[in-house]
Amino acid sequence: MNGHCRVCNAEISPFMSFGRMPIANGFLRPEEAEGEYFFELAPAFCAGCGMFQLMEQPRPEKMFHEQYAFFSSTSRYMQRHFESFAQSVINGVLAQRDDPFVVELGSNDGIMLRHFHEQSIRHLGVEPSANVAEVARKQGISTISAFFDRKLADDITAKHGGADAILAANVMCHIPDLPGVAAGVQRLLKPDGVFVFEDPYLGDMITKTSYDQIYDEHVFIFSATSVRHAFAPFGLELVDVMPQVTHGGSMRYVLAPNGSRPISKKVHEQLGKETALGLDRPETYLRFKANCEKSRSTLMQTLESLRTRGKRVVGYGATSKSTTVINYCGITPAHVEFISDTTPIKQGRLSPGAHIPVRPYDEFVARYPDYAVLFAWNHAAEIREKENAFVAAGGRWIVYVPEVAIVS
Ligand code: DWN
Ligand code: ZN
Repeated sequence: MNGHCRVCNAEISPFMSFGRMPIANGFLRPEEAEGEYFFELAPAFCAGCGMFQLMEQPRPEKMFHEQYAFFSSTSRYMQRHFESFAQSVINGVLAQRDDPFVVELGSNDGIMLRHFHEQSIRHLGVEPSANVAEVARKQGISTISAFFDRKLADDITAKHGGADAILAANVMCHIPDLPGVAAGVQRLLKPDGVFVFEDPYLGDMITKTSYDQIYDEHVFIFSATSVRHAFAPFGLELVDVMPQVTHGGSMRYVLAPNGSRPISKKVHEQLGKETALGLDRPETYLRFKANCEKSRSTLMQTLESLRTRGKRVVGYGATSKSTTVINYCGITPAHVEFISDTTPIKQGRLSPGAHIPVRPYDEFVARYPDYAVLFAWNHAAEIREKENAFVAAGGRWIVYVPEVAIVS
């Protein structure tokens, strides 16, 4: 399975395959279980431009539509995170600007834009998943349901003028036509504007073996090196980087038109760290593959042993990430009785591929299991803080990042 880099067109080939995978957020109604769509989840690393990417990605319409199952505002911690992201933009680049205009790509249910709306700052969300966009619109947050590209960038500029800031959080890594989006950003951004985005960080994924960041929606896992290369042809340079704790380790990237802003020394430091970590070397990815296989066998030994001992195990958080873990490792309803999730649209449905039932959170509390697999491990601090009663009742967490372990 050879192909070409989505960014620089160099020849690439996958360094591993996670096997046949369903749509990560494709939670099924029981009657939809037959005829489920699968594709091969195989990542590759481009030695030409440093971009970590999927060889094959399902069509966007299969993943983002009017039944999209992920609502950003389900986590209180994430609500606070986006409030502080918005505030840093308001106090930073927007300070002292006359009637500034902010555009957010993939604005979901308005978790970040609401703060601009509350302060009467001109804003526009671009969110292709119509159902989540509707939640934002109901709160008065200006949102259009569309995929962002050159054409849309020109339409927005014609209607509203250039953007002082373009923002995106956990969105850029979802868009296969990265050059198309970069061209759109270049057209929409004012000469003194900034493009700020954040996504799960390749360095964290490699060091923590958090391979569950790899699923259909995440067509790229970025690093400072690959971001710098990807935007250079569009006259945008990387001027700052800021590591984030969210989603198990993310990076915020600040880009600006060439020469319009000084380049922070943090950018050079980060590029140096990436070389030291070996992110530019093929052997790093072969080691990552071996670590994924080791994690899989340890997790399955743990679950098999609990099953043999008749222990009740449930999953906590029907995350997109869990679709990779469940299907790659071969976890079945015999290992995990159900997955508890607070998102109404996921409840009563079956998990993609393995068809483990997803149930409301109340069912977790009503009869605590012996063990809970923390599929939402990136929200561990928030979840473990509120689940003291589960542990007090003798319950134990099964975690698998950075290592498989049973913890209380
Ligand atoms: O990039 C993406 C990130 C930002 O969000 C998207 N491609 C899709 C999604 O990924 P995910 O599904 O892996 O995200 P989360 O935030 O890890 O999902 C957490 C899930 O767990 C949600 O379904 C809500 C649920 N949850 C819960 O049941 N109880 C979450 C918390 C915090 C809880 O206490
Ligand atoms: Zn490339």
